[in-house]
Amino acid sequence: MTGTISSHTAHHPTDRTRWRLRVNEGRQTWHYISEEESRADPQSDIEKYWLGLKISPSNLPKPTTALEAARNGFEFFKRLQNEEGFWSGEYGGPMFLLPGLVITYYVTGVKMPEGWSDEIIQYLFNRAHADDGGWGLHIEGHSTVFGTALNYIVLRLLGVDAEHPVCVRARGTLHKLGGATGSPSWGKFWMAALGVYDWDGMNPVPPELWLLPHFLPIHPARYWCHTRNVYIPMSYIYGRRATPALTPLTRQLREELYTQPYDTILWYQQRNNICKADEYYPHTSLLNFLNGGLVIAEKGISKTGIRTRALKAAYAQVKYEDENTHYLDIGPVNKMMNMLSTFYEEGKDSEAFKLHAKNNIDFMWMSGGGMMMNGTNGSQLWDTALLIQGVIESGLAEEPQNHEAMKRGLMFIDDCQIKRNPPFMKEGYRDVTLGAWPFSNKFQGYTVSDCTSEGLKAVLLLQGKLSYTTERVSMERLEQAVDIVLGMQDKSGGFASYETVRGPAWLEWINPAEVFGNIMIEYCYPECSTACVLGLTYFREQRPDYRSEEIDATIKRAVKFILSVQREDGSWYGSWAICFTYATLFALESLSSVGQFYSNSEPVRKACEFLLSKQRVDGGWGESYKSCEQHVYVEHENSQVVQTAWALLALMAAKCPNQKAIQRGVELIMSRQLPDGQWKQEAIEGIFNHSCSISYPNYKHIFAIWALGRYAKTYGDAL
Ligand code: LAN
Repeated sequence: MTGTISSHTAHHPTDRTRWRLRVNEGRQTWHYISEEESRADPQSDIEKYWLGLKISPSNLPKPTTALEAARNGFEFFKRLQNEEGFWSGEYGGPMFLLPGLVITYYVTGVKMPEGWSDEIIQYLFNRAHADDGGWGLHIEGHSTVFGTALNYIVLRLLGVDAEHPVCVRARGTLHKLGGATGSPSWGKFWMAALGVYDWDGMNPVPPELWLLPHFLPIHPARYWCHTRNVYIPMSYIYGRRATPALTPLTRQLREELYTQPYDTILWYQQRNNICKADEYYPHTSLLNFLNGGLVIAEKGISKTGIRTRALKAAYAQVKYEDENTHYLDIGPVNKMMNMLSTFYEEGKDSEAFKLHAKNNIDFMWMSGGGMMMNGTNGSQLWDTALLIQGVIESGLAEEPQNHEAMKRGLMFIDDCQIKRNPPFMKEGYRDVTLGAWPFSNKFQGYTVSDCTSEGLKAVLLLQGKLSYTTERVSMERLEQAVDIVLGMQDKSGGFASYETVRGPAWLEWINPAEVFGNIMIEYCYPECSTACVLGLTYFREQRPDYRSEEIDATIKRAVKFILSVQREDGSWYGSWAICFTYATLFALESLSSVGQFYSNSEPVRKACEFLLSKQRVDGGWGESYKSCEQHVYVEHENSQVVQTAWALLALMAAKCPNQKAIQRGVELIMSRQLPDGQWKQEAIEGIFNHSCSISYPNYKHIFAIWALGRYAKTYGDAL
C-alpha cells in the first residue's frame, strides 16, 4: 500500500447553517453560501428541517381524536411547503449514484461547487456499515462489491487517504468479498471509464444495436426507458473504449482495489465474475452464450466503419435525450454517462457539456448526514399530488388555515404539467408528453402513467371539490391528460410506468445488470393501473361526456388486470414501494372505486384477511424491503408508521368491518406523533427493480395524515 497518513485523516464537514435550498419552477437545488450572504438571508424551517437542525418550536394542542392528529400533522407538514407550492424532499437510498458523478468529474476535470466534496465524504462516512465498513446496493442493503468498491473509489478521488480508518476498513471488506473484479457490470463500467479496470474484463455493450432494424424485438427502443437510456451512453463509451490517461491516484487505485497485482489479472476471465453478495439476477445461459459471441465479434467490429456508424447512432440518441429533457435526463445514472459521452464527443468547451455540468446540481441533496445524489431530480409532483388528496379527503382542506396551502399546491401542479411534446420525439423513440405530469418537474418532462393520473386527480379535487379555488387548469388541458392515460393502456388491460410495453417478455433473459430484476421492458403494475383507474373515474364524474365509452371500457379492463394479478394469499406484489402492503392498498382502491367491498367481493375479503393477518400486537404493520427481493412477506423488526397508514387506508377503502383492528392501527400512528405534529423517520419506504430501496421521507407525513383523515371521515371521533 502506497498511501501515507496525511492531513485528510480527519474530515471536516461544512457549516450547516450556510446551506440554502432554492426552488425555481419546480427545480430544487442546494447552495453553499458565504457567511455574509448567510447573515442577510436567514435559514428557513424547510432548510433547517432537512439539514437536521433545530426548527422553531410550535405548541399544538394534544390531539384526542384522529382528525385532531391529522390536523396537527398537517400544521407541521405545511411548514415544509415552499413558496412555489410543492414539497421538496430527499430522495436518496441507492448507493451507486455518487460514483458516476465523482468519476465523471474526475475524468473530465470539472471542479465541484463549494461544499460538495466535503459533504459527499461526510455522507459516505456516515453510511459505511457499522459492522464491516462497506456499502451495499442501497442504504439498508448488506455490503457488496458494487457498493464498496465504487464508494471506496469516490472517497479516494475526493482526497481521502488510503490509510484513513474508513478506507482501511472498506478496503478490508472489499478484499474479503474478493476484490473489485467481482463487481457487477455497471461497476465494471465505471471503473473502466476511470481507467482502473480493463475493458476486456467487461461483457461487450455494442452500440451496433442502434443500427438494427426497429422491427426486431431486440431493438433497444423496445427496452424500458431507464434501461435503454443507461445503455445508450454506456455503449457509446464502451464502443470507444474511452479511457483517461493514468494519474498517480488511479495508478494507486489499481493496486488498492484488487487482491492481486493489477498486471497479473486475467481480464477476459472477469467478464462473468460477479460476487455472490452482489448477484440478484444471475446471467442466463442464453446471455452468457450471446456474450461469448459478442466478444469474438467485438474484435472484428471495433476496427471497422460499422463501429464508427454505430457510435454516431448511439451519440445521436444521447443528444435526443439531453435535448428532450433540458439536459436533465431521465435519471442520475444516464445523466452522468451522457455528460461523459458529451465530454468525449463534443469536448469540454462545448455548450452541451457546460449545460450538463451546470444541471447536476438538480440531483444533489444536502442532508444532516451529508450530501447524496437523489434517485431522480426530486419527487416534487408525486409528493405534492398525493398530499393534496389526503388533505382534501380528510376535510382539512376546507378549514380556513389551510386554504393558502391548497391554493399554492394548485399553483404548482398547474405549472408542473408538461406543455409540449419532446422536440425529438420520433427520433428519440419518445411518446407524447403534452398534457402529462412527470414524477419530478416539467423540465425533466417524462410522462409517467401514474404521475399523470395523480396530477389529474389532484387538480380535479382542488378545482372541483373546494369552495374557494378558481380554475387554473382548463378542461382542455385535463382532456390532454386523459388522452395520454387512455393511450397508455396495455393489451393486458394494465398500465406500465412511462411507456406501453414495447418488447417481448423473453428480453428479460438477456438482462445483463445482475443486480436488478425486471428491467428490460415495461411491465404492468397494479399501482400504476390503479392511479389510472381513479384518475379516469374522477374525470368522468366531472366531465361525463368526454370519450366516455373509452373511459368506461378502459377502467373495466384495468380492473380486470388488477384482479388477474392478485396472489393466492389475497395480496398484490408491489414494485414501487414496500411491498405487499403498498400494492394491496392500490388494488383495493381500484376495487372500491368500482363498488367492490368486503361485503360483496371475495377478492376484497381475501385481501382484507391478508392484511389483518399481518397486523402486529402493537396494532401496527411493518414489512421489510426484503419482501420485494424474495417475493414473500418479510416482517420488519418494528411496526412502521407508513406501512400502518397504507394498511389502514386499504382496509377502510375496502369497508372492512373490523373497526377494532383499524382503531388499533390509528392509535399506533397517533402514539408515534411528536408534540409539534411531525413523525420521525423510520425504515426506508420505497423500492425499484425488486432489489434497490429508495427513500420517500415525505410519506410518513403524507400517508399518516391521509389515514387519520380517512378514519375521521369514516368513524368520526371514535377512539
Ligand atoms: C421511480 C420513482 C417513482 C416511481 C413511481 C411513480 C412511484 C411508480 O409508480 C412508477 C415508476 C417510478 C416513476 C420510478 C421508476 C424507476 C425510478 C426512476 C424510480 C424508482 C426512482 C429511481 C428509479 C431509477 C430507475 C433509478 C436509477 C437506476 C437505474 C436502474 C437506472
